[in-house]
Parts: sequence; C-alpha cells; structure tokens
Amino acid sequence: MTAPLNAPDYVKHEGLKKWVADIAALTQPDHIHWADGTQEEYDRLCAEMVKAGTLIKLNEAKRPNSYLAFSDPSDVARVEDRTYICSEKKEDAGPTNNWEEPAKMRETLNGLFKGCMKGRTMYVIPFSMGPLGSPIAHIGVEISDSAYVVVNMRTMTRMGKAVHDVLGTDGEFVPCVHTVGAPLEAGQQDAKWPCNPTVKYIVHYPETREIWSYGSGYGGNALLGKKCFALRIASTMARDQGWLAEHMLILGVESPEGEKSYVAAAFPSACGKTNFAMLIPPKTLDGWKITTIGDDIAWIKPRVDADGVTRFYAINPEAGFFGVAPGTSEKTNFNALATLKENIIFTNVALTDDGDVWWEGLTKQAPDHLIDWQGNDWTPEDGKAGKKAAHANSRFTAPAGQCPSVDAAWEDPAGVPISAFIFGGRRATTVPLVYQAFNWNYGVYMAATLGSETTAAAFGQQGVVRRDPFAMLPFCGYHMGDYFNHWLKMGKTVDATPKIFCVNWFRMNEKGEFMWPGFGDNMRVLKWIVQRCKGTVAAKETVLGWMPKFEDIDWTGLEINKDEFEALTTIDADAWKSELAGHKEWFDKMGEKMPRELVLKRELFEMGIFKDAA
Ligand code: SAT
Ligand code: MN
Repeated sequence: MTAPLNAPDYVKHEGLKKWVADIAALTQPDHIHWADGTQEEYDRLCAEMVKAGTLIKLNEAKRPNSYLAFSDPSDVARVEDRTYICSEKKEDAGPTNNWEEPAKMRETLNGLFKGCMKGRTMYVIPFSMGPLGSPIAHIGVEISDSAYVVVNMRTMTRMGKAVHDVLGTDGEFVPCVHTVGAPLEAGQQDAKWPCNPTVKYIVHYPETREIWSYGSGYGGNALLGKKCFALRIASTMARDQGWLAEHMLILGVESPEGEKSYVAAAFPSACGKTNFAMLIPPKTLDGWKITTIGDDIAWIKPRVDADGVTRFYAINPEAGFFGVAPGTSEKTNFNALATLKENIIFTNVALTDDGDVWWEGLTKQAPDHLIDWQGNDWTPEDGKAGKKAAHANSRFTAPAGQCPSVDAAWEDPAGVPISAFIFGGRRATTVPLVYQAFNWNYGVYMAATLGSETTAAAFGQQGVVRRDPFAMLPFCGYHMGDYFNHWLKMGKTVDATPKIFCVNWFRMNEKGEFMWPGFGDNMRVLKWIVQRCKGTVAAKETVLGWMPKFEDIDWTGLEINKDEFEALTTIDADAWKSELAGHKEWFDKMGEKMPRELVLKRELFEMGIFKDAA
C-alpha cells in the first residue's frame, strides 16, 4: 500500500508530484510530509528527534535553540570510495572519479531503494541553492527519510514553501533521493542514528542531473544540496551552460577609503578555509576590513554590466556554514565562535555537564567531565590517553546570517563581482608565500597542479604531496581534463578577467616551524593581492610569476626582516625540478583529455626553471 501523496495546494508542479509519487511507490514510506520550512515545523521535528534520542536539547540559557546529535560511530564523514559519477561513458567521469554503468547502477539502487523507507516518514524538501529567484541560483528537491536532514537543510539552504512559488508549474529542479537505508519492520524500535553500517552509495547521474544517496545520514552524504548538487552536479551544469561551480570561499576586502573588492579562494581541506573567510585583520592595518560571503562553495556566472564590460559575478549557493568544530576557538576564529551563539545543530562534539558543548581546541583546558561523541563519560585523563571528546570531523550547522563578519551583499541575487581567484595548499617547502600568474591560462596551470601535503614535513624533506586541482578532486562531476579545458575557455568569456594568485601559508624553516605568522597577518598578503588587481602596487617578475618585493607588502605592526621574507619567498630551482616532474606525472594520469595548452606550459616552465638553475 502506498502512502497518500498529501501534496499541499501550493505545489503546482505536476512533474514534481509525479516524481514524488514514483519514489514513494518504490520506497514505501508510512507517511509523506512536504516540508514548508517554517520555524514551527523546525521546532516540531527537533522536539520529535529529542524524544527519539537523536538530538539532545542544549541548555537554553547557554545555547538558545540549539541541539547536539551523536551519529553512529560508523557514519562520521563523507565516503569518497562509495561516491560515483555514473555518466553514460566512462571517459566522461575521468580517472579521478569512481564510475559504474548507469543502467547497472540503477538496477543495484532500485534493489536497495525498494521498500527502504518502510516504517518511516518520507520528507519532500524543496530548496534553492542561492537567493530565491537569483539568476545564478538553481533549485533542487530532496526526498529523504531523515528528519535530521530536513532541519539541517533549513539552515544550509533556502528551504521551504517559497521555493514552490519559484518552481511554478514547470520549473527546473535537480531531483535528489536520500535514504538512511534502515527500513523499520512493524513495531521495531528505531536506532538513535539510523543508517546502514555496511552499504553506502552516493551516486550522481550527470546527464539526467540526478542524485541518489543510500545508507548514510551524515553531512555531505545526506545534505545533498552541498557537495553532491552544488559541486558535482553543478560543475557539469556549469560546463554545459558556461559558468563555474567551485569549491571556493568568497570574501570581501574593504580598504580604509571604503573601496570594496571581492575574491574567491580555493584551498584543499585542512587549510583553514573557514578561518580565512572570517579573518579579522590585525589592528595595526588600520581600517582594512574583511567581510564574508561564503566559506565553502561559489557559483560564478559571467554578466554584461551597464558599462558594457563582462565580469564574473559570484554567489554563495549555501545559507549556512557546515564547519569543522575541533580547533575552532575565539583565538583561531572569533567570528565563527560568535556565529555559534544560538540556533545551532552540533554533530559529534562533546556535551558538558551544564548542557553546553565542547571540542578539542575550544579552550586550553578541557572541562573536568564530559560526555564524549560516542555517549561515554570522558575526563581529561582520557584526553591524555589520546581519546578525543569530539570526533575530528565533528561539525556545526550554523546560519550564515548570524556571522558578525557577514557581507551586506551576501544575499544579493545579483552576486558580487570577483576581482581575483586565490589558490593555496599546505606546502612545507617549494611554494612561495604568494605569486601572481602572468595571465589567465598560467593561473589555470597553477590551479590544475595545486597540491597539499598529507603528512607534516620537515625542512628539505617534502611530505607526500597529494594533487588536488582547484581543491576539486573529490567534487568535480566530470573528467578533470575537460574541467581544465572549461576553465581555459571561461577566461575568454569575460572582459574584466580576474587575476589569479597562489599562496602558501605553511612554509617551514629548518626547525620545522611555520615561518609565516598566519591568521590575521594573511591580511597583508590579501592587501597586496587586491592592490595588484587595481594596479596600485608593484611586484617583481620571477619564473613563477609576479611576486612582491619586501617593500611592496604592508608590514606595519609586524616584526619581520628582509631575510625572513626572503626565506618565505625564495624559489629553489632543485625543489621546482622535482615539483615539475610531479606535475608531469599528474598530467599523464589525465590522459588524452589533458589540454595541450597546459602540457606545453609545463614544458616551457621547465625550460625556464632549468635555465635559472644553470
Ligand atoms: O560532509 S561535507 O561534505 O558537507 C563537508 C566535507 O566533508 O567537506
Ligand atoms: Mn569543502
């Protein structure tokens, strides 16, 4: 027996209704609920989850309207080895993605999804990635049997009734089907965190723009608007439609004169993206200010302005931050902590005795007693024995509008004009503090070869460099070689081409200490970057690109001498020889679809480096 469809009157889209009915017939839920996105609905679902033991309501006086969830210990992060790009042709997924024949995958998933929502409520979650009705935004509808997904989607996206008004009778949407993969037999007691401990599939069909997710309730596996839609599917839409869907933060830089520039920046994970997006400049850099548009994803489309000039305009498709908690403190990210004051869903952090939350790095000293993320008693003794109170990938789900540094234009449907793209990884050696690409195609080369070190490296001995082009390795929905080509092409679609920069905050000295003071001082580099975009600051030409001379950077209030700056910015020819060999290895992996332009650039680059070394 199929549950009644229950579609509210305001749902006018027959295609949507038919799809929901089809999925219900397949998954066989007990009820269907169309999420309206209201506060009342949010409160009711949270209260139900508190009753079921999925959520713990935090102390209302300390953390108003906030909750904590402990996930199943087997379900704590994205599952890249279970993530598939099922394009018709294998070569369209490319060497960096898992692939399966769509027909075969559909057969597998049909088997798994059959009856998978038995005993559960099926939620229909309409959402807009980006401000409602923005020409840069796109709509999705997620079907899920998880109430945790509904409440998180309300914070992370523009979710609810108003989305149906934008969809109208025949608007386009990306269908996303999600199940925790744990059907309930009649009378069976539910788990606090239902999921399927053994079977997980995160599947994308780029040609038909569909997402199917089975078995996990956590983060990007379940909140399908995020990596699945906003990056993997959107990257293929962007390729077909002539725009960019990128794993980038967006921030505003305001000069003391009130001039505003916006930059978008890509960093592989564990490089401090959220901290950079919310950076507070040192007081000594009088009057410079950073504002936040987004901390994770940027959608960027070309637009012809009234002056006839075509520029890239960017939005943050998300409405919230799904940030890593451990390491976040008033010292490392004051603005993030201020954002977390209320209306937060925490997942897998520790619970304090007074009903608040704690994680490693929040305070220097841990409280005397906690309940850890697995629900067990925890004391600082456990900490000394290496047992973490919060899971390393524990998260907060926070409304972006609560961030003190949020930009006034963060919800502007038109987006903000992008002056620069910044790419950075974690490199103990080789890569200098900052350099500017000679031109767009050179910048694409730099981004295509972006790497980050997996292990802490000592001086002179490079850690294992994992190539993470454009920080998109697990998020590009098609062949990486075609993606590079798309970027090369996109440079020609705008007149005011953004300048491209590479940064590295992680260079180390002989003693294995970071040389760059970091955090707020990144503002000094950002200042040089926005001034380069305006043409108001000098640079010197090097084999890698344009680099600041010592006197080109504003050092006010920071003690640094010329030698230290030299050490941060030297180009070691030997290190670059092996770096370029690494680029070749990486390019070879891309095979036939690797753009000739970049292969040639590498060879020219090598000649330049070798020339200097001679
Ligand atoms: O789990 S998410 O994909 O939302 C975040 C991440 O793993 O990068
Ligand atoms: Mn990310």
